[in-house]
Amino acid sequence: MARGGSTAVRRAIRWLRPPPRLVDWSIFTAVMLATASGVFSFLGVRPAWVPVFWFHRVVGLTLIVLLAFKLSRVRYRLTRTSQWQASTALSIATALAAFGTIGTGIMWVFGYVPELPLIQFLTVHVAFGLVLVVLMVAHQRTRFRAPRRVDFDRRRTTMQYSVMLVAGAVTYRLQETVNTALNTPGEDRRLTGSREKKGSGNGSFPPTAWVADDPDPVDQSAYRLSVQGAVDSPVELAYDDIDPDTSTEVLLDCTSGWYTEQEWRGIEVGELLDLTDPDGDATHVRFVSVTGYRWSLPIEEARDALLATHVGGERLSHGHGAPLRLVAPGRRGFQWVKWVERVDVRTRGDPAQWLVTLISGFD
Ligand SMILES: Nc1nc2c(c(=O)[nH]1)N[C@H]1C(S)=C(S)[C@@H](COP(=O)(O)O)O[C@H]1N2
Ligand SMILES: [Mo]
Repeated sequence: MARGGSTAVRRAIRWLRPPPRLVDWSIFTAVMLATASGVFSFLGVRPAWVPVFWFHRVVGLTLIVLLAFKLSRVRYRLTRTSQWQASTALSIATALAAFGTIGTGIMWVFGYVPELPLIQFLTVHVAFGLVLVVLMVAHQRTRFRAPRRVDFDRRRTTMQYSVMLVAGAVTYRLQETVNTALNTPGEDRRLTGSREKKGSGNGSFPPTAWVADDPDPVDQSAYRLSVQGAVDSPVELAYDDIDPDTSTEVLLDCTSGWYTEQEWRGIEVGELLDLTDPDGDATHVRFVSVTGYRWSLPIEEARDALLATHVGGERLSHGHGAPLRLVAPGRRGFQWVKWVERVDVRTRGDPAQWLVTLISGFD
């Protein structure tokens, strides 16, 4: 009886397993989709984007099933050293990167992660994922066979993929239930995956640099904020000319995996723009740090952003961007430019900002 049962399970699994070429193609697609949704999640959270965050998790879990199909097929090529070829090392490295990516993702979800020097654990997951993409593309060049028409059977293929995706979604739900039931450290994650730093003021969350930005403290008496660009009348303000008359509670969510809710006080960007009378064709506002680090927002969004002088009732510390830092509701932390010294009103976006955030701080 037990034997009959396990044979039935085997038969079901065999029925569910797509043909080899389709499995390989699906793994490639799933990794690319997980990467795209992961990178996208770095932009921020809007209500309409919520499904992207679910999707990232479900695709990751579906990938486990696909990898199991794949590894059960190729295990002889990996375990029998007599079968090794030049490309085997690459295959093994790719598999390890996949395990690393999924493993660190699962550890993060449950919150059982080591404290690391220098970087936060979620960054390890991101690094594994990026390495995986590179290795997978290289690996795919050695062996990939595009799926053929015979690999598809309308009913069966549809069923196979529906079952895998539904299984992924159900596993995700179950995992959340387990998290709540066991009250794991990963339970209080936000939609972005970030965990909360509680408290208020400078000391309650870590000063964080995206890559290498680390300027000397800005001398407040010599400090000038310049607002310029596509405007009628550019202005330059000393620190004491800036009237921090707006307070707002906004959530800062860093892509390294933590978030904090703080009371920020400062001057609304809209108020600054009104001083300068922007041109009719102005579309973007760019915030530039003393280090060259910069980010732009569409002008309407920028108007509602804040240039903060205070956090949690305290003057900003140097590490948190004194004298002035951007507070951009709904945007991820790396877009909240610190040590802002220039505001450029512009008639177009700034694609190079992506590169600049990565390299600013390296001399
Ligand atoms: N000029 C500059 N601004 C920056 C950064 C940076 O490296 N340089 N890091 C960003 C990142 S990644 C985050 S998460 C937030 C963190 O703000 P905090 O250091 O006040 O916690 O600042 C952002 N602003
Ligand atoms: Mo960050």
